[in-house]
Amino acid sequence: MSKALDGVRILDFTHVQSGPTCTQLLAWFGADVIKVERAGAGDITREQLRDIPDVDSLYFTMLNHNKRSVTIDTKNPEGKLVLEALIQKCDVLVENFAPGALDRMGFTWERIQELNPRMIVASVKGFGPGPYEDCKVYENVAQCAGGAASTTGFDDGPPVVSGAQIGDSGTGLHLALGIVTALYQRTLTGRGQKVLAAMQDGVLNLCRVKLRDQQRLERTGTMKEYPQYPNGTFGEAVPRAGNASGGGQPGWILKCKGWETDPNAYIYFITQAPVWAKICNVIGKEEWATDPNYATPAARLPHLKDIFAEIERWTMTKTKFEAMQILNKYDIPCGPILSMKEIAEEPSLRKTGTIVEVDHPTRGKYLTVGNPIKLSDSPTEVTRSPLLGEHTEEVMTELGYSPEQISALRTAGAI
Ligand code: CAO
Repeated sequence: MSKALDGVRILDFTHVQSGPTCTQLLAWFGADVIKVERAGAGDITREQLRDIPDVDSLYFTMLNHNKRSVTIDTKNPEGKLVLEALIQKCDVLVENFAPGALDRMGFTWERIQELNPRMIVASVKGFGPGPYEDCKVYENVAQCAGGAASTTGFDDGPPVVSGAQIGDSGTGLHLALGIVTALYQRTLTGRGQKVLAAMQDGVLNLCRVKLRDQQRLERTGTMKEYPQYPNGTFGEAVPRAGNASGGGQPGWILKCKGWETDPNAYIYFITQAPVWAKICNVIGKEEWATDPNYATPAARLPHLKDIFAEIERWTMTKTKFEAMQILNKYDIPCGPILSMKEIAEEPSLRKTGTIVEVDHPTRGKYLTVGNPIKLSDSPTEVTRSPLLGEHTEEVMTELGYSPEQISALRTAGAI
């Protein structure tokens, strides 16, 4: 069966997490992704957080499936020539080096255009143009600078970063969309272009509702769905809202049976307006369905704390899965707090390919997250990450180098 990006060749100059998540997605959609790594060392994540000595870490293997690996010393003059040959052969160059690194290597936008005017050059950087454009950035810096940390956590605590890698993997997703969009435009113009996804911008895009709330706060001085209402205070900026629901449907995380010993025995419960009467029935507070203090969404807002305390008295008598089953019968929106252990063991996620078991020649079997985006005409088959330089010879041969030339370049330390 064909793949959506069959025939697209990616020169993958990415490392760590943000760039690799982008090129991994493109590989899953069928692109030929050639990862260029530093000769002898490779992507730094190969050796970070290792759980087995001398074996590529899970960090690396889980971000670099379906790619080929080529080692080139791009600071060696002969290595540069190999990179030039690759630039001429590929459709997209993806990189997430520190600002200016590609230019320092001698591969400016102008030079790349000279070599291949159809080339799309896609970059992840920490910040866009502005006071911080020269800064190196990692995940949590982006979460802090993009508005996520200041709006996450509880009102009486410090800013908190999320376990979701919205700075790295989130920006990788943004970049992947930019790349396929540029590929589409190239079919019309015949020209390549630069694609930039700044991590601060990507995080902010995912925090869009908080900029909405900043303006609501400035206009009205309060936000009735926030836990600060009615008894707390609002300052000048959007406060941390704990586990309150982001939209107009009040929700909170509630204890379930077993919470004393299980840190994840909780459920997210949404008091959605259309099913309010059913909620009242389930928790045994039938009178709230008609009581003017509770019957309408507006009337409930000042009582949310008490309402959730009452609902929690009910959820604490059930496991999160029992509660889920009962609530779903009545179309009451809720969700169990799933641990990574429970997710890893969930059969339905294995069935859809969202969790995949992969075999690796030096590591053996391990679990990974497969392609979360499912295309009906372009199925994803997850294959293991490459060993360092595993495909150097193969790719060099495809570029037209003879065995003698390859061996001379090896001796010169260029590959
Ligand atoms: N051969 C020779 N040299 C190579 C090479 C190769 N194949 N591949 C890379 N290099 C060189 C680069 O040319 C650069 O050299 P100079 O500094 O002399 O120009 C150097 O290796 C490494 O570049 P770097 O500065 O990007 O690496 P770092 O580990 O110091 O920084 C990071 C890492 C992530 C902070 C930085 O790359 C960055 O800010 N990237 C942009 C934002 C980003 O993607 N962050 C998310 C990372 S995931 O949390």
